[in-house]
Amino acid sequence: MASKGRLSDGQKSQLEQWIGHGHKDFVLLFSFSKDGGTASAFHNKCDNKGPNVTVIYNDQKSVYGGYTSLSWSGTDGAFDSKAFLFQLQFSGIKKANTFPVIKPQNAILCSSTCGVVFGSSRHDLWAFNNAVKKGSEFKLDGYMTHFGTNYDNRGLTPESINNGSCTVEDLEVYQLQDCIGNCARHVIPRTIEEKPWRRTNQWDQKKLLEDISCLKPVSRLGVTDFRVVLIGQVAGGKSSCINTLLSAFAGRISQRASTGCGRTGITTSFTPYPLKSSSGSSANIRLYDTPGFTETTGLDLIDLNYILEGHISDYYMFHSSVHITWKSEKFVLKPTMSHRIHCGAIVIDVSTVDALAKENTEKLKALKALFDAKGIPCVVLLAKIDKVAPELEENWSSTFKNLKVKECVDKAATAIGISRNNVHPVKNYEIEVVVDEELNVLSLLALRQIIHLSMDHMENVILREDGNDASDSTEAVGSDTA
Ligand SMILES: Nc1nc2c(ncn2[C@@H]2O[C@H](COP(=O)(O)OP(=O)(O)OP(=O)(O)O)[C@@H](O)[C@H]2O)c(=O)[nH]1
Ligand SMILES: [Mg+2]
Repeated sequence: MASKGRLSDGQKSQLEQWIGHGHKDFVLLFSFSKDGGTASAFHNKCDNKGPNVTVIYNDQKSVYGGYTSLSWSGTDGAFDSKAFLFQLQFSGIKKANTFPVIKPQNAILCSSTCGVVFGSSRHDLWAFNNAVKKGSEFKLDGYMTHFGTNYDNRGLTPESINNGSCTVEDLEVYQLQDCIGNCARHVIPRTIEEKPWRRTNQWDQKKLLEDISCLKPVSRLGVTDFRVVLIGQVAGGKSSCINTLLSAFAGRISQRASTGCGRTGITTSFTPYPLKSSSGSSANIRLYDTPGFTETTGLDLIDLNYILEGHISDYYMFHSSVHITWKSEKFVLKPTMSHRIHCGAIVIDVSTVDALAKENTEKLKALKALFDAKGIPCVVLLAKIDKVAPELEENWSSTFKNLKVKECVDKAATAIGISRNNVHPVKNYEIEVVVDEELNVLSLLALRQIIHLSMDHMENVILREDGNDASDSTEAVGSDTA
């Protein structure tokens, strides 16, 4: 039986889903209200208890905290690639946000004089050392000033998590156990089906690379390369998806596109990445990286419209305050099919699919609608699947048997309004230093479909031209607004 605490059943199942590996009992180890707010009481109750979750309930009706798959102890910092911070409620309104660790070597700080501290060296969530009781509440002596240092804050400020308040009604630490009382990290529930939910003819990197390299644009259009644009929210994994494909082709880890986590985004220009095999032969494919967007900043409908129409030259540098216009330098006034985009890929961080389904994603939907309006196909690359299914790290070829991944594919398809066979789960190179064939195959399967869709698009253009006045030729019809 799980010990009682304030955490609701809904909040527990949300945490279970984020942590993965199935059902867990939440055993209350420690709470301010029961044990007081000192570091010694915390270590007394919580040390060496395995995976656990800390939940803070503040006086503004916000609920947030952190998960670590490690035990707390009195000494040393600790490496935990599975740790994350989270937000369950803000000012009384339900939220479902996770902030995954980006510097796992600094995941938690264990020290006998400190209470709960997520992020060592600089602290993302320093909860308390000695929280003083005032009436029925407690005053935290920690801070969140460095939120975003060791954990990806997804552009959110500490104030949007804790209202800038140090006063809390309670702080609880729960140990996570499976139903027979084992430490939760040892539980491997049935999340793998025998029969795949998506059939793939081959799981053969060499054959896929050959297949893709043989595909050529329809010759009548005079186009030499398939042009594919990657768009998506800031830090979704666009540049990493490009690097993973470059790596699969090169046979070594390639990091040509800059990656990382920045509030306003790392990528700033419209940069082409031609795919070349290790022998140097070209695959007739150019992947285009773009700046990420948030609901109010970054790439917007006007930018995307110009990109799709082929008005934007390679290496064009986007500026947040200035829009490109037909008067801008290097604006392609009369783009042809060789300048236009033939397929798009919307890159989504898999751990955001729940939020996508619930929150305001008008911009994402509008951008997708623009592809539809222009008759340009697009797919979703569901990146970072290691976050929802870490067990796949042993065997990426089981991805299409994994039910957690399938659930995310289904949710993303519904949230974006795209068919499920156009949603491709992928895992990018991020911690790895050598290439992995099975991991490459995931991205190559997606790329092959992208190129097939590009070919379909070209066939459609030809059909349309044949039905039109011959004078239309292959010139794209540009427009200034989306
Ligand atoms: N765990 C994990 N992390 C990933 C994966 N793909 C990307 N990342 C990490 O996610 C962060 C953002 O990745 P980027 O590729 O820079 O994302 P982006 O969409 O290009 O970001 P902007 O250019 O800033 O819009 C980086 O820290 C990557 O290392 C993945 O498959 N798994
Ligand atoms: Mg980028």
